[in-house]
Amino acid sequence: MAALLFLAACTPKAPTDLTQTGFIPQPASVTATGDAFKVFATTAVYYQSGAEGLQHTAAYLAGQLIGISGLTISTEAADKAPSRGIYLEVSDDDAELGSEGYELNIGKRLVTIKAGSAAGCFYGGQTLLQTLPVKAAEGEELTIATGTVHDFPEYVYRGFMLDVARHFFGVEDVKRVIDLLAVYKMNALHLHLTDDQGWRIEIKSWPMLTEIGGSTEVGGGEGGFYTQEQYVEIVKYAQERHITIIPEIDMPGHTNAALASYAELNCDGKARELYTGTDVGFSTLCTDKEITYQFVDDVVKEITALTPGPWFHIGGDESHVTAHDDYVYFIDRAQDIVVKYGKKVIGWDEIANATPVEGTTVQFWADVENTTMGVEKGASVLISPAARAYLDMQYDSTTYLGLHWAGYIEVDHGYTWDPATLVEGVTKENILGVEAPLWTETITSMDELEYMVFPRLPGYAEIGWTTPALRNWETYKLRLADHGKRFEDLDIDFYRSPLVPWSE
Ligand code: NGO
Repeated sequence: MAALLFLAACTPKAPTDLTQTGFIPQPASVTATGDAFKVFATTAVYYQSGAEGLQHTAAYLAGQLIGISGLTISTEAADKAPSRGIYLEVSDDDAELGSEGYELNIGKRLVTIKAGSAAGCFYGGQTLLQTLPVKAAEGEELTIATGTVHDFPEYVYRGFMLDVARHFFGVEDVKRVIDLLAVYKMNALHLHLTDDQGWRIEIKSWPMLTEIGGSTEVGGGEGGFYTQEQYVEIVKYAQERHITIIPEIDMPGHTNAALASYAELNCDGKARELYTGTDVGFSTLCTDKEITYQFVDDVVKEITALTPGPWFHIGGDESHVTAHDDYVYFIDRAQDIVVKYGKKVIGWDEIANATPVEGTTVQFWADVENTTMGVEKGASVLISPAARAYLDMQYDSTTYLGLHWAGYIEVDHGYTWDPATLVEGVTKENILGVEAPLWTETITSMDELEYMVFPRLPGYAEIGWTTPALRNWETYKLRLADHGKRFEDLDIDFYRSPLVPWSE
């Protein structure tokens, strides 16, 4: 009897109430049916034969389940739902789900994920994975509470930005970032590829950009850059996780690295010195030289050819030494080049001072007037307010990394706001989505990156995915606390905010 009691105490109870799972982002609806599904060595991931992209999604899900359980979970095409296992299916019979929503049905023997697209099945898979530990303990039985999740996102763009210009982050680091974004159903990774301190993407027709411009970084380190092959590798890795890469070439300011690489891009024809400090607003391309537009054309041509996503980001922020008229002239011409290569323009909110072409998105980071002007001129808005969503802002005055020019952003302050009510005159209809940028003036390593990004990132993912009516700090912080164990198991070096009741 004593032995039995002991056993009962040591075996974790199989979860049977799906509504008790701390999902992030919070799904639109979760209902429980009070039973449990067991993952066995014979459990397979089936996918509807012929549905586009589903085989990849099935392979991804099986791979994750293998990583968690150590079991040999196989994948198999099927014409209809099997009697047991996990089944992915694409169907358009539920219009509410849209292109990224899904319905996850967990029964005692069969789990089905039904969605309008492979992306929806991918997100349903992420929800399923959150019902399991990140890594099972030796011999641990894996059970999932039964029930249904019906879910779809609030915004189509749920993004993170990484500044690889101030400090360079290599391909493996970027892949880890992509994996972590995928867990929280984020679907956009904006790469800030160039700035005063570094040019980080190979341009074959202008090789000195990386040879000279890529050779250092803030603080004077060795810098680095992606070859075009490496960039394609990142794009593909992201694509397999339903994440779009948005490349940014920041212009006409924030261009010292280019101006140091090619003398002819300067109005005085003299190459600038490389720069390893952190000032902003001192550089500009020469807007009245024709070679400048040849340069922009070549750069946009080469990068768009490698970028399947619909957007190209032209920067446009803080061009403090470009005269206003020159700035407007430059942005208008840069936009035309982007359109010529078949992409839609995104730029920081200053670009609203030019004439946004159709389909342009202004990225609100600081200036409300620019942003509302953009909307009046027909642009949509990507919401990235520095005071709420900049991941380089310190948590509080004791944070050893980061900046605080836009204030401190504790985890609750980063979470308790609504994009659709933040700027007067900018409503949900105008908003493409939400993006949280990490600028890296003070961030030099993956550990430092993780410390600033976690635990705030899941909050931005939830703001982008979950309707405001279902968002609430008091319940969110409990779900976030549950994810602390997941962060640990994923080896994420996160900030243990005192506002979150982490379990010991
Ligand atoms: C600003 C500036 C960046 C800085 C960042 C630091 C924008 C859009 N331009 O944001 O160059 O790195 O602040 O927080």
